[in-house]
Amino acid sequence: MRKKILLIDPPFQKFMNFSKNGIPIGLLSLAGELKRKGHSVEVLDSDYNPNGIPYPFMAKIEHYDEYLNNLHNGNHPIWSSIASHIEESKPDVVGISMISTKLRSGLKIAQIAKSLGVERVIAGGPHVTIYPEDALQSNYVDSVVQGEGEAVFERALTEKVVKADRIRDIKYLAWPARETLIGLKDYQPNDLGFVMTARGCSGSCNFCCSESLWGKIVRKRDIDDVIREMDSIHNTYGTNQFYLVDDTFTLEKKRVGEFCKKISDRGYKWGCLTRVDKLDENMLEKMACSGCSMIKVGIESGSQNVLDLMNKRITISQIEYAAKLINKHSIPWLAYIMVGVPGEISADVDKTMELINNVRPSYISTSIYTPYPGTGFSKQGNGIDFAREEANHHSMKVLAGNVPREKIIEFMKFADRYNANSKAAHKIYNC
Ligand code: B12
Ligand code: SF4
Repeated sequence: MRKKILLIDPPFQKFMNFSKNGIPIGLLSLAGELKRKGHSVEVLDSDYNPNGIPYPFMAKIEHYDEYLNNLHNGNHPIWSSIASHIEESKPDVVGISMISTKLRSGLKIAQIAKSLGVERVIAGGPHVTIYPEDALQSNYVDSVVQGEGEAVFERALTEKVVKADRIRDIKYLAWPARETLIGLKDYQPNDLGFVMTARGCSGSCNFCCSESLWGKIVRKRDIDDVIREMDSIHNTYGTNQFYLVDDTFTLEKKRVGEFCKKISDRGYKWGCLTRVDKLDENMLEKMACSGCSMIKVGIESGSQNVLDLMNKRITISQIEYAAKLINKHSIPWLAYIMVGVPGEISADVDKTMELINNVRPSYISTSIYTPYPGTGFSKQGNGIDFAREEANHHSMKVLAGNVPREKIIEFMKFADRYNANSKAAHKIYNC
């Protein structure tokens, strides 16, 4: 039977007025498939905040309590606005996406939806894929979907726990239905340019849950279909800048070559995420010539010992070599750095600062290690399972490593100074 479905990405950054760009590809992909099956679907990204403040990292830490306070303040305008959307759209079903940091916020939306008489509230997304019980123990969630929701969403209308098999061939999925976004006209065209070309990663980094979510086999779409989607986004919304959200876009050299060849005459700018060991000179040359204007890579640490603890499976020389090549081709790049992993010590953090000064990324994006569910570290029993605690990573209350708080703060200040002085940093989007 045809249902009216409202899919919601919960608020988090918006509570602190941090800028938050992009679109929730997962929910829009569900919307595409549900529309194809004849349902009426809308997607509310209640965290979208393109005009928020692009805070430096230290400020993010300092503002974290605002999130906690607002989370518990039922009168906050963000909650009222979500309630108004539910009242206006009168959905039969509300589906909520929950990454770990948004679990509590997502559960609050479930409560609001139920108080407004919504018949069925379904939770999905990375956190409940791994810990379905965290959503099911709420009185306001009727069912959960573990894994990819596209093929199984309708089962959750009657079943309590739905375990999705991995979709074997993602090329048959409908494109993410950007047209279902509530407030679409307020979206910046380039935010609509988030595109996913493949699901999964061949890496097994101990702080990452990619393998638990997507499995070991990387499933890819055809490049022609990806480019058709990009053209359609460009023609519909005027988007000229795209961001490929795949875990590791450059896994397969031939496929990247095909993408670069076919995209190059469009004049689009594009960016991607990858690993330093999945880049080479020939590939970077093709990427640069075809409009690649941003590469985001996890270099994580300047200490080989820490890289090994992380099971990052890269060496410092590989980082140095990749950085040299990217800089040679003048492609702006962002380096993800993580501090505080189990086993790391202060001297390792010094090595990281030294490495950054040597390899000169255009921008650094830092994370304080957090034992997210489904990761190698969390399976080894390292650290508290933070998502079940009130605090999370930004609060700096949950540190599993041996790096003292002062050293973490020193590093965050270093990162803020580095970015402030970087000429290219202002060009970086969605970091
Ligand atoms: C793009 C991205 C971001 C963007 C988000 C942009 C946006 N507008 O949404 C930005 C840069 C802001 C970001 C930030 C962070 N991210 Co992020 N991000 C991603 C990334 C690379 C892609 C997300 C995506 O589009 N996926 C594609 C879709 C198809 O997958 P999906 O969203 O999971 O949806 C599918 C299923 O989960 C399910 N599903 C999802 N929702 C629902 C809802 C219902 C009702 C149902 C039935 C099913 C369902 O069906 C969907 C379709 O198959 C993922 C990695 C990845 N490959 O997914 C990490 C990922 C989501 N991020 C992650 C993390 C840790 C973070 C940060 C905490 C990092 C940090 N240290 O600050 C912050 C969180 C900030 C916050 N609280 O808001 C983790 C989440 C882990 C976890 N346990 O929750 C991931 C999985 C990376 C990883 N492998 O570790 N991120
Ligand atoms: S951190 Fe990146 S490279 Fe490592 S497993 Fe996760 S997605 Fe793959």
